[in-house]
This record gives sequence, structure tokens and C-alpha cells, in this order.
Amino acid sequence: MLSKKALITGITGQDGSYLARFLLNKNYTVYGLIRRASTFNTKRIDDLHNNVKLKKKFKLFYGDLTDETSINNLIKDIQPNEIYNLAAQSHVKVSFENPVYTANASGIGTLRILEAIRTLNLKTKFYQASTSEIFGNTKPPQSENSIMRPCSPYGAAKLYANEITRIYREGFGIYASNGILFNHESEVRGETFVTRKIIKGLVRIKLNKQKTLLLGNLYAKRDWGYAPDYVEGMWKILQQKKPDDFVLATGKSYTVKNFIYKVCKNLNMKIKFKGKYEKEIGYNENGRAIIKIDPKYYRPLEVNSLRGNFSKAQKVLKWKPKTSFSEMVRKMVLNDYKEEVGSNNK
Ligand code: NAP
Ligand code: G4F
Repeated sequence: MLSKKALITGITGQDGSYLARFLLNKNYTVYGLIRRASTFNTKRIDDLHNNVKLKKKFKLFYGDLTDETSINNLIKDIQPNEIYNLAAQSHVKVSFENPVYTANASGIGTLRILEAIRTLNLKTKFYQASTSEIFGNTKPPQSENSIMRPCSPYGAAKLYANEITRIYREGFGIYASNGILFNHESEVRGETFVTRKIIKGLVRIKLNKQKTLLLGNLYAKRDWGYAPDYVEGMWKILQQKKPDDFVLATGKSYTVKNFIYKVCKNLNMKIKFKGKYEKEIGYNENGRAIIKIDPKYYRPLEVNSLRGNFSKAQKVLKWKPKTSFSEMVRKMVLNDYKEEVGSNNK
């Protein structure tokens, strides 16, 4: 049987790197869209890229979601069976600083792909990386039917992408589905997202490589799952007879502060917080201030509480998260500990 062709945008990102491995294991030929950068940006997939045995199964092409021509040409040349649109300016805080670019890449970028599928008259199945950020401050638990009222330029761009995906499905009969994913993390999570930032920072403090960790809002709640579990859900979404939208989540949520306590426990560190608001400080067992608040990490608007209801995915896709919160934190801490100790010995 001929192997299926999948095109992944955002293949150099956290999810793209896991999805590429998942699809290669399922015998897909994987095509990845990468951006040209002045430094190497393929660290997460270099082992695949440099593997001679994968030469025919794993191919990378330059392009950009803001560049219609590159998107059109790539889709026309590859004629993929499935497209996973994971590319985005994905940082919520950055979206307040770069709102127009975020709308262009994370919002209109989706439309560019859908238009290519439509005008080329392809039978390609399309997956859109939608997000729990589209719910904004709608009361948890949030499901596919909850009110969508985002609180950031990123959330607004992603809501546009979510809706244009639905409109192309309903209006043009394109097989197009949204995976509305709640936060998911891993050993290769970007270091500016709060989970990895906390773990890296506390590991480095433990190893005396860093004095303090600066953070923003400690009281926001997130539903944090493990990224490798979620890429399986993305694939399952595109294997359904009919296209549809699905929430993927764990159904549990924790504050940023809870996350800090959990990491400290894993590192055998004691932490005690004193003070309020911007003056809140986390002290270690020797009374040294190791966590401080820096208001520059506050957002003009905050999404206070996210907790997903994934019962539709459980029922229809037979999907549920496999990795517990504790196990995920343990894996991430171990990875960064090894990485930081290893970099000492280089
Ligand atoms: P990520 O690590 O930030 O990766 C984003 C990817 O998009 C990178 O490969 C990046 O390329 C690429 N990219 C950015 N702008 C682009 C452009 N203009 N043209 C082409 N590629 C571009 O994100 P992630 O955590 O893997 O998330 C994957 C997707 O799911 C994103 O769309 C994100 O918004 C969405 N999402 C994530 C979560 C989560 O908790 N992780 C939850 C819900 C939804 P470079 O490597 O060159 O920067
Ligand atoms: O880790 P975060 O930056 O993730 P956020 O904003 O929830 O967005 C992530 O999840 C979304 C799904 O819900 C994705 F769509 C999106 O692409 C991204 O992957 O921040 C989590 C929370 C926020 O409430 C933030 O205010 O942590 C708080 N926080 C506190 N201090 C911080 C910091 N966030 C960051 N990035 N850096 C801090 O120093």
C-alpha cells in the first residue's frame, strides 16, 4: 500500500516534532514547512532530518504562513492526504506586542492553507491547531459548546482560524477539523512558556547557576497535559469519517504557584512565599529570595482559569490523556536536570 503523505506546518515546534515522529511510526511520508532563520531552528527534529534512512520519508521545505505563494506551491507540489497546521506565533504575551503579525500568521495563515485546498480542488484533510485561549474567561469546564470570547490578540487570531476552518467545512465541504487543545507541555516545550521556564529556573537555582527566577501572575489556573499524548489525539481527529471539532484536555487544573510547589518537591527544595501582589517573594530553606515577581510578565488581560471537558473526544475518538500531571512534571524536571548537569561537563 502507498504510504500516506502528511504536511506539517510548525514542524520545528514542540508539537510538530512529536507529531512528525508519531506519523513516521505510522508509515506516513512526512513533509515539513520550515522558516528560514539566521540561526539553526531545527534542533527538535535534527535527528530525523539527519537520518539517512529517512531520506525518502521525511522532507523539509522552506516557506512561511504569511507568504501565500510558498503555501500554494508546496500544497500543489505535494498534494498531501493530510495537512496539520501547527504553525503559529504561539506566545500569548508576545501577541500583545506583535498583534498584527500574530493575526497574519496565526489567523490569516490558516485561511491561506484552506484557500489553497479549495482552489486546487484537493481531497486533503485539514487539521487546525485551535486552542483553549479562544474561551478567554468563560467559566470552566470549557467544552466545544462554551462561549468563545478570547482575551488576547493571539486568542482572537486563533478564534478567527477556528471559525474559518468551520466555515470552509460547512460552506465548501472541505474535510477541516479543529483540535481545541488545552495547554500541553513536554521536555521540548519552548523555554519562554511558564512550565519550562519554572523548571529550568529552579533546576539552575538548585545547581547554583542562577540566583533568582522572575515570574508574572502566579494565580492563573491552567489545564496542563503532556504533548506526546495530544499529538495522538490530533491524528485521531483526522481519522474520523466526518470532520468535526474536539476539545483535548485533562479535566484538571492547577495554579502557576501549584506548579512551582510540584517542581520544588521533585527537586527536593523547600519554598515559602511571603508578601502580596508585586511584592510576593518565594524563599528557599536558607531564607534566600529565589522567586520574585516582575510585572513585565503580567498581561494586559489575563485568562484566569482553564479546565477542559474532553468527554466528546473520549466518546468519539476513544482518546484520553495517558500521562498524569505528576508524571509529566517528573519527566520535565529530570530532563532539565540532566541537561543542566550535562552542560557543566562540556
Ligand atoms: P511552538 O513550539 O511555539 O511552535 C510553533 C511553530 O510554528 C514553530 O515551528 C515555528 O517555527 C512555527 N511558525 C511560527 N510562525 C510561523 C510562520 N509565520 N510561518 C511558518 N511557521 C511559523 O508551538 P507548539 O506548542 O508546538 O504549538 C503548536 C500549535 O498548537 C500552535 O499553533 C499553537 O498556537 C497551538 N497550541 C498550542 C498549545 C500548547 O499548549 N502547546 C495549546 C493549544 C494550541 P520556528 O521554529 O521557526 O519559530
Ligand atoms: O505558559 P504560558 O505562557 O501559556 P498560555 O498563555 O496559557 O498559552 C499557552 O497555552 C495556550 C493554550 O491554552 C496555547 F494556545 C498557547 O499557544 C500557549 O502554548 O502562561 C501560562 C500562565 C499565564 O496565565 C501567564 O500569565 O502562566 C502565567 N505566567 C506567570 N509568569 C507566565 C509567567 N507565563 C509566562 N510565559 N512567563 C512568565 O514568566
